[in-house]
Amino acid sequence: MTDTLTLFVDSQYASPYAMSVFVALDVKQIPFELRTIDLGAAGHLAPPFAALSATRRVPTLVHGEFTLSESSAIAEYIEDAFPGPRVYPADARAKARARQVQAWLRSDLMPIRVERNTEVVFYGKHGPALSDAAHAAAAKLYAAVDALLPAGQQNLCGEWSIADVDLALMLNRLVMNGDAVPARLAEYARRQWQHPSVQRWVAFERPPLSA
Ligand SMILES: N[C@@H](CCC(=O)N[C@@H](CS)C(=O)NCC(=O)O)C(=O)O
Repeated sequence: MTDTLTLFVDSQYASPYAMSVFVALDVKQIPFELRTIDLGAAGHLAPPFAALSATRRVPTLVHGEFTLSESSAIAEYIEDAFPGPRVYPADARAKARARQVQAWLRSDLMPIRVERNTEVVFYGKHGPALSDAAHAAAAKLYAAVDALLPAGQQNLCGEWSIADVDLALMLNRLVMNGDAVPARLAEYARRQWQHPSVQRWVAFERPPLSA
């Protein structure tokens, strides 16, 4: 395919969903233009982005005439439409597992997402002690990862996949805040964070947080 590719992300580079798509494109070594939308200034609700993105959310990918949002749908499209290193496992069950974890992280664990938002991860902010609801969500997260990541295994699905990036982000909300995370899971999150494509996202210069 020769159509140009543009990825719209938030101007703070703090969206975990935008990061996931950025990493997928970077791993595939696909040239693309990165454009930022200032969500704080409602840039996603104004033209030209609002006219482009049906759901008015980042990340949004534009590939020629085709526009797509929802990060895991974009990652799957990238995998299917482009050659290069895989971002999902080839094995059907391993791939389904990666998709399961991505869908779960996007639909559950809300107290962690609220009380440990990504400013913890990308701006070094720290939050107050977790509420009971967030403690319960963290316990659920740890139990799930403990069950899904066999001891001694480096990646969720055996080989690296984009689900590792999403899972490491969720764990790092807690790890980077200094919350008590089981050592094996904290070590997994720290190791996954060193992935070169993740580090390229982390290194983006961010505007200061508004007061
Ligand atoms: N499920 C979506 C979530 C995307 C999302 O929540 N994007 C936020 C930024 S992190 C956004 O665009 N917020 C503006 C809005 O929803 O109006 C995905 O995986 O892409």
